[in-house]
Amino acid sequence: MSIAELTPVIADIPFQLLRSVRQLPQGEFTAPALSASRSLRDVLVHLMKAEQVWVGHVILRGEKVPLWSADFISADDLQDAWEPLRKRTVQFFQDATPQQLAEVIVDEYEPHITFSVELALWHFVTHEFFHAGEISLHLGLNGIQPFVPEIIR
Ligand code: NI
Repeated sequence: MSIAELTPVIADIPFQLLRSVRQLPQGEFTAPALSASRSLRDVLVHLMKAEQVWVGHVILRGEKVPLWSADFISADDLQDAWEPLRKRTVQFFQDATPQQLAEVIVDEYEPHITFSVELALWHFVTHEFFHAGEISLHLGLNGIQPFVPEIIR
Protein backbone atom coordinates (compact mmCIF):
# COMPACT_ATOMS: atom_id res chain seq x y z
CA MET A 1 0.00 0.00 0.00
CA SER A 2 1.36 3.40 -0.90
CA ILE A 3 1.23 6.54 1.20
CA ALA A 4 -0.91 8.24 -1.46
CA GLU A 5 -3.51 5.45 -1.12
CA LEU A 6 -3.89 6.38 2.55
CA THR A 7 -5.04 9.90 1.64
CA PRO A 8 -8.81 9.20 1.71
CA VAL A 9 -8.35 7.11 4.87
CA ILE A 10 -6.72 9.86 6.90
CA ALA A 11 -8.56 12.85 5.42
CA ASP A 12 -11.48 12.87 7.81
CA ILE A 13 -10.44 10.83 10.87
CA PRO A 14 -10.23 13.84 13.24
CA PHE A 15 -13.56 15.23 12.08
CA GLN A 16 -15.35 11.88 12.29
CA LEU A 17 -13.97 11.43 15.81
CA LEU A 18 -15.14 14.93 16.76
CA ARG A 19 -18.58 14.21 15.27
CA SER A 20 -18.91 11.12 17.50
CA VAL A 21 -17.61 12.95 20.56
CA ARG A 22 -20.17 15.75 20.07
CA GLN A 23 -22.91 13.20 20.81
CA LEU A 24 -21.74 12.90 24.41
CA PRO A 25 -23.68 14.83 27.05
CA GLN A 26 -22.51 18.37 27.87
CA GLY A 27 -19.35 18.35 29.95
CA GLU A 28 -18.18 14.89 28.90
CA PHE A 29 -15.70 16.34 26.41
CA THR A 30 -13.46 17.59 29.20
CA ALA A 31 -14.37 15.10 31.96
CA PRO A 32 -11.95 12.34 33.01
CA ALA A 33 -12.69 9.51 30.62
CA LEU A 34 -9.93 7.19 29.65
CA SER A 35 -8.15 7.50 32.98
CA ALA A 36 -8.51 9.70 36.05
CA SER A 37 -6.33 12.31 34.42
CA ARG A 38 -7.21 12.12 30.73
CA SER A 39 -10.33 13.39 29.00
CA LEU A 40 -11.41 12.76 25.43
CA ARG A 41 -10.36 16.35 24.72
CA ASP A 42 -6.87 15.54 26.02
CA VAL A 43 -6.58 12.52 23.73
CA LEU A 44 -7.82 14.48 20.71
CA VAL A 45 -5.39 17.34 21.42
CA HIS A 46 -2.65 14.72 21.82
CA LEU A 47 -3.47 13.51 18.28
CA MET A 48 -3.38 17.03 16.91
CA LYS A 49 -0.02 17.61 18.62
CA ALA A 50 1.32 14.37 17.16
CA GLU A 51 0.33 15.61 13.70
CA GLN A 52 1.96 18.95 14.29
CA VAL A 53 5.18 17.33 15.51
CA TRP A 54 5.49 14.41 13.04
CA VAL A 55 4.24 16.08 9.89
CA GLY A 56 4.69 19.79 10.61
CA HIS A 57 7.99 19.71 12.44
CA VAL A 58 9.88 16.44 11.83
CA ILE A 59 8.98 16.06 8.15
CA LEU A 60 8.17 19.57 6.91
CA ARG A 61 10.68 21.25 9.28
CA GLY A 62 8.24 23.85 10.57
CA GLU A 63 8.26 25.36 14.05
CA LYS A 64 6.86 23.38 16.96
CA VAL A 65 3.90 25.44 18.14
CA PRO A 66 2.84 24.78 21.74
CA LEU A 67 -0.70 23.38 22.01
CA TRP A 68 -2.49 23.25 25.36
CA SER A 69 -5.52 21.08 25.90
CA ALA A 70 -7.12 23.71 28.18
CA ASP A 71 -7.23 26.19 25.28
CA PHE A 72 -9.82 24.03 23.50
CA ILE A 73 -13.12 24.53 25.26
CA SER A 74 -15.30 22.73 22.74
CA ALA A 75 -15.13 20.23 19.91
CA ASP A 76 -15.66 23.18 17.54
CA ASP A 77 -12.51 24.91 18.86
CA LEU A 78 -10.55 21.77 18.21
CA GLN A 79 -12.01 21.35 14.74
CA ASP A 80 -11.11 24.94 13.78
CA ALA A 81 -7.49 24.44 14.84
CA TRP A 82 -7.19 20.97 13.33
CA GLU A 83 -8.61 21.63 9.86
CA PRO A 84 -5.61 23.54 8.47
CA LEU A 85 -3.17 20.99 9.92
CA ARG A 86 -5.06 18.06 8.39
CA LYS A 87 -5.37 19.86 5.08
CA ARG A 88 -1.57 20.25 4.92
CA THR A 89 -1.06 16.60 5.96
CA VAL A 90 -3.50 15.30 3.34
CA GLN A 91 -1.72 17.38 0.72
CA PHE A 92 1.62 15.88 1.70
CA PHE A 93 0.26 12.31 1.62
CA GLN A 94 -1.17 13.05 -1.80
CA ASP A 95 1.87 14.70 -3.34
CA ALA A 96 4.96 13.18 -1.67
CA THR A 97 7.42 11.90 -4.25
CA PRO A 98 9.30 8.59 -3.84
CA GLN A 99 12.43 10.68 -3.22
CA GLN A 100 10.73 12.61 -0.42
CA LEU A 101 9.39 9.42 1.15
CA ALA A 102 12.83 7.80 1.11
CA GLU A 103 14.54 10.77 2.75
CA VAL A 104 16.26 9.75 5.99
CA ILE A 105 15.53 11.73 9.14
CA VAL A 106 17.82 11.75 12.18
CA ASP A 107 15.88 11.94 15.45
CA GLU A 108 16.56 15.34 17.01
CA TYR A 109 16.81 13.99 20.57
CA GLU A 110 18.30 10.57 19.92
CA PRO A 111 20.67 10.89 16.96
CA HIS A 112 21.35 7.14 16.84
CA ILE A 113 17.72 6.73 15.73
CA THR A 114 17.09 7.27 12.01
CA PHE A 115 14.01 6.59 9.93
CA SER A 116 12.57 7.39 6.53
CA VAL A 117 9.83 9.96 5.94
CA GLU A 118 7.62 7.06 4.83
CA LEU A 119 8.11 5.25 8.13
CA ALA A 120 7.34 8.47 10.05
CA LEU A 121 4.06 8.75 8.12
CA TRP A 122 3.14 5.15 8.98
CA HIS A 123 4.01 5.86 12.59
CA PHE A 124 1.69 8.87 12.51
CA VAL A 125 -1.17 6.83 10.96
CA THR A 126 -0.90 3.82 13.28
CA HIS A 127 -0.68 6.14 16.30
CA GLU A 128 -3.90 7.84 15.19
CA PHE A 129 -5.65 4.48 14.71
CA PHE A 130 -4.56 3.38 18.17
CA HIS A 131 -6.04 6.44 19.87
CA ALA A 132 -9.16 6.34 17.68
CA GLY A 133 -9.74 2.85 19.11
CA GLU A 134 -9.29 4.20 22.62
CA ILE A 135 -11.86 6.95 21.97
CA SER A 136 -14.25 4.48 20.30
CA LEU A 137 -14.14 2.20 23.32
CA HIS A 138 -15.19 5.04 25.61
CA LEU A 139 -17.96 6.14 23.24
CA GLY A 140 -19.24 2.58 22.88
CA LEU A 141 -19.38 2.15 26.66
CA ASN A 142 -21.50 5.30 26.76
CA GLY A 143 -23.99 4.02 24.21
CA ILE A 144 -22.73 6.10 21.32
CA GLN A 145 -22.07 4.54 17.95
CA PRO A 146 -18.35 5.15 17.60
CA PHE A 147 -16.47 6.07 14.47
CA VAL A 148 -13.99 3.35 13.60
CA PRO A 149 -11.37 4.23 10.98
CA GLU A 150 -10.82 1.56 8.33
CA ILE A 151 -8.14 1.27 5.66
CA ILE A 152 -10.44 -0.74 3.41
CA ARG A 153 -13.96 0.63 3.28
NI1 NI B 1 -0.13 8.55 21.89
